[in-house]
Amino acid sequence: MAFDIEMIKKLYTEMPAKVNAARTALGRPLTLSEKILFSHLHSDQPLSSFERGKHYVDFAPDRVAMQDATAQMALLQFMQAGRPKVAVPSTVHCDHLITAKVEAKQDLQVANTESKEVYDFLASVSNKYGIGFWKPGAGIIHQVVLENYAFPGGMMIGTDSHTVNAGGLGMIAIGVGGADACDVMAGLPWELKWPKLIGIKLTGKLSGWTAPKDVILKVAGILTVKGGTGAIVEYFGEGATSMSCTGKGTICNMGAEIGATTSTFGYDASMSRYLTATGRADIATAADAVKDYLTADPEVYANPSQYFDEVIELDLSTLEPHLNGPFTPDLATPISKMKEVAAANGWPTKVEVGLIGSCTNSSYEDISRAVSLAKQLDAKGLKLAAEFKITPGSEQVRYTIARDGFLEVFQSVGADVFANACGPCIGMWDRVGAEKKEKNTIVHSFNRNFAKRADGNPNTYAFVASPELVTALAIAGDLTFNPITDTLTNDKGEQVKLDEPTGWELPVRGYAVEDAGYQAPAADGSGVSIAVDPASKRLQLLDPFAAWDGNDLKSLKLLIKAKGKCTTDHISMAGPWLKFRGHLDNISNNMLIGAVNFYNEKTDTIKNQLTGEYGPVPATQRAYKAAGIGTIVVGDENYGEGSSREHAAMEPRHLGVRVVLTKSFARIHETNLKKQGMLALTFNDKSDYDKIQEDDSVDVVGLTSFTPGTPLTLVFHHADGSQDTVVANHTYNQQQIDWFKAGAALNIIRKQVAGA
Ligand code: MIC
Ligand code: SF4
Repeated sequence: MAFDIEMIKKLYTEMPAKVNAARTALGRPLTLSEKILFSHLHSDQPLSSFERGKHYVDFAPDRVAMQDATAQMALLQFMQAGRPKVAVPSTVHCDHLITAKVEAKQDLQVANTESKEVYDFLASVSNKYGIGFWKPGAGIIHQVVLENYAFPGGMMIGTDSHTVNAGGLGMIAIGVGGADACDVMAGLPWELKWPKLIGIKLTGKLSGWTAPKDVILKVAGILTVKGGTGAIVEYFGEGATSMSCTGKGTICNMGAEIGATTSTFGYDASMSRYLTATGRADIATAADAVKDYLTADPEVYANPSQYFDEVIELDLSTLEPHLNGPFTPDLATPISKMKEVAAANGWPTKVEVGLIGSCTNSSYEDISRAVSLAKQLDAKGLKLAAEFKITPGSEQVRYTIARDGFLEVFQSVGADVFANACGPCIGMWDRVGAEKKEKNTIVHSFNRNFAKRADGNPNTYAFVASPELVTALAIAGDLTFNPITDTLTNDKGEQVKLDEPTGWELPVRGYAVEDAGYQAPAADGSGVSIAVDPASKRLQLLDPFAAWDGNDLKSLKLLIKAKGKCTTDHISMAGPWLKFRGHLDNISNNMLIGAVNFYNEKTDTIKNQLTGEYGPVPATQRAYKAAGIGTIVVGDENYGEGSSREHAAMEPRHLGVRVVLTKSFARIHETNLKKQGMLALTFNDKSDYDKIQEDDSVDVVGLTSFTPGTPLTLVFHHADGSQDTVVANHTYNQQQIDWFKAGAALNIIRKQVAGA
């Protein structure tokens, strides 16, 4: 039986009336996204015809999921909120803190020792507050959610940008910072700007070497890393229904890479099959009874341009396998063009390592298709030319693929099987030789490939592809190998071709697992106490941030003007720093160390205006803090792209940065900054970015009359005595302005609870 089935049945019972009321209010057919949004309006939110991209609307999500690296901060905040229990079903998943080094069992043991303090903390907080706990080794949050918690028509939030993966099972699932999760767990409404809608019509059918991954790799190439910002992407058409549910998950997962709020698919037979195979036939039966409400009205898909803000059509029958990268997930190259593109760009073409798995691509189908290639090696007289690593997404998948002999095949060709965890996807990969910083190429089936992300080496060129293409490239050892047309030389000197990959959507003998790794919370957790050692290097209780003092901000110093791409990996690196995710002061020592200083093109080398000397960003900021001087960070386009980690907002807040002024923001990061009481502003005129000089002092004018819709003014005083006045836009609504004034959103919740 499914978890929380009563909650799901209640939602389905109420959904028709809510959707019908919304259809009447709008006077037109509804998209699936709208149906789910309207049926999750918070009870205090009146129904209205909300303007896309404009109105902030309050929602009541059905559930919350958190992974260990972000849960620490989310739960440290929740503990301050003063509630006895979470208000909606919530779960914690231990997946980010396991280093991939030798193989699964050994690596897991090391993590259990190294991160014991954090795991114990998360387990006891979960136990106390009624949160389901998934132990280290249980799997990656998004796979475990897809297998156990996602359901068609539901709405969830999660403290990880790839929460959107659950769109594969027809949800609206959205990545958020911990403070948002804290609100929902505390029973407060969750606010989102009513999204724009992008429709993607999939015609034709996937075949041969092309996989669901190629759909999103192609879409990322079209829309770029910011093309989905503020929008829900809704997929439909015969190509959508003919695809597996887990394949849909892959497509939704990487919607995070185009900045989309989320992506989703209408309920169909593939979802019903997946629900049944994962032991949730009860949800499938309940969903069947309201199936018209779990997809768009037929008029919408018949005439999409009338209902979506943008429509893209893709023919799956002609779609080619793609490789996206290096250093950004939207640089899409069809495999047939890789030879010329790599040569033109000077990309190293020898593939050193192929890695499959991650939250994006570790389904039974993915693994079975990859294994169909590995199986050919022996018969064709071939060997792997590159190293090959597998990270299964969940214990259920791992157990099932072990039972079905797949792991044995991988091991027989020399592959390593890592723990069911994020591992190499997030820099938790103890890669031999990475410290030498040699230029090299890897291919993986993960979702992100920002600089240094997998192994910490800035010279690793990482390309993203489907698991089957990654496997083929690991066999060939060559980035330009096109398995559709090219041959390989075998041990007899003959030219051989790989046969097309084949696999199974779902395990023929069903999924199986011995211990899935779940720990239910205590029925009454009031007696559970939570201890945090004040001397701990990994956990630190939070002190509330100070409220605004009521004055305009004067004489802030420019901390850094970041040049080009500045993702959350650049602002708060993961990998070796993940161990400090529960300790705000310690993790603040990585603040902006990956951002490129506009003035010298270096990372982590900025001018301290007090001494005139150049030094690391965190130390320089600490010097300003010690001197009681606030600072401003200036950024480029899509600042804060990537992850949901609110550390990227809390660190600057903690160290005394007051303003982040950019050409544009990624959605989650902008909200995180607001939640933590920072000023997140954008240039009204993007060319004003060029006016900012290295020795600038800055005044922020207009805060005493800070109002929604009215820009603020920033005066930049240059070293030569001249000044520039810059108009800075903002998207704060009244409530968000109150967060700024209170010092952080949490300060308001705390007051509300104390007053209740
Ligand atoms: C990521 O893929 O970047 C992460 C690591 O999963 C992050 C969350 C985190 O930083 O803890 C994300 O995607 O939100
Ligand atoms: Fe983990 Fe990578 Fe997925 Fe993030 S993208 S949740 S690090 S597997």
